[in-house]
Amino acid sequence: MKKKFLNLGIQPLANSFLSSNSKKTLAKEFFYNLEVSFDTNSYLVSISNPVNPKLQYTDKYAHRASESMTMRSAFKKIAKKIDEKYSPKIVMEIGSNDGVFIRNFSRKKVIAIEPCKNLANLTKKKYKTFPDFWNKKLAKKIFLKSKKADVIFSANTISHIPDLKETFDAIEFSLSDNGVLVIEDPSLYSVIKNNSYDQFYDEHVYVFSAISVANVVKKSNLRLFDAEKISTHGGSMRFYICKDSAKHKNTRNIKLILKKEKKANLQKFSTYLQFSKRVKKSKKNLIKIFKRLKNDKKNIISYGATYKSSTVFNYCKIGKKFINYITDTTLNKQGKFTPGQHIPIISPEEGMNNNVDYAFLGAWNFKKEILKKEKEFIRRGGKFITHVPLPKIISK
Ligand code: JHZ
Repeated sequence: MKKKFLNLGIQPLANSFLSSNSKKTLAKEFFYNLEVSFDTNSYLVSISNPVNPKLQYTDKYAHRASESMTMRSAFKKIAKKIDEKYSPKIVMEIGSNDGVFIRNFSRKKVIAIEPCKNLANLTKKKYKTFPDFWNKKLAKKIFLKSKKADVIFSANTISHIPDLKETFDAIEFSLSDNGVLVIEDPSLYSVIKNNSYDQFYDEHVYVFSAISVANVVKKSNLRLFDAEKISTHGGSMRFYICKDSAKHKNTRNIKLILKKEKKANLQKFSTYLQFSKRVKKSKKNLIKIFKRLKNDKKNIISYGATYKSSTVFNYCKIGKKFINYITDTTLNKQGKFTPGQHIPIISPEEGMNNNVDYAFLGAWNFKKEILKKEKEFIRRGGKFITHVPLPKIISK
């Protein structure tokens, strides 16, 4: 049974950056109610009313996974690890984005799946790319008559797909007998621990725990045999999954992770009710900080036009009254306006100027990389604001 525990209010699609803030454009903006539920049978945490993927993964998709140095090097590392551990002849990626993972493999080994046509166009010249949604029909089209995949990789994508049964059935069909599915997604354990409620937005239909993934893949005759905690996106998990009958033994690691999650009560509804209370408090305290700084006539901007910050700004109703603009390195976000609050987005070169007193860390998951990059801003007294794990001003 699904039980609701969090209401993040009326939200726009987190990736629907607007090309103008004219009345006509704003009138067409799509909104939905963002509520989050816990399933008492599978222990899955999901948004209550997923949006139609066709509205989300269009030919205007903005996110470019290769935009940060942290992610480029993380994908290079996991590609090397996969190559050394499994020596795959065929590697398929579901949600290949701008090719940041597949570019670490030779072209003849790679199959890329990417439903956003603008992104698929970026990789299709070099790699076999299918500009489609992942499902059983596509799996059959690719693998019915050809060799199955030794490794299927998918980062920050499986948690975006509403129909998990169809997704994992299609994966089960596509894997070789001892093939391995490696998926990475934000970790529920970290979200609960860090109060990072901004990991909930329309694209994150699920935020996975190892407990819930083990339950869900079982229904498609798959087995979660290993997992590791990774630091990307503010705390993620990498899950290793194989066919139930494959040779891979369940590792000590997976046993320890499941034990740790149980100890943190991720299988209990009461954990989520407590989390929900902390989220409300976080909202109150973040608004307090913004109000105090604005009363002191400070110039506040935001750093990184992330999807996550769309949840924060629309939930807390932090808009142009508080934030002058947002800086972002992604070219196709610059010149646009954020969904819901319509805050203008400009380049860091233009935006990180001497007038800025405070910058909200919309991309708090890249805090280390950003603080290193913005030494000059900090040296001249500039400060960052964060809401994770608690709303506060970072002075060093
Ligand atoms: P980023 C996206 O979420 C969307 P977002 C998606 N749904 C998902 O699951 C996660 O990623 C994984 C900019 N930036 O990736 C670049 C700077 O401007 O953390 C990006 O626009 N300067 C697929 O959007 C944004 O911040 C910098 O120095 O919540 C980061 O977005 C750096 C490092 C980044 O997540």
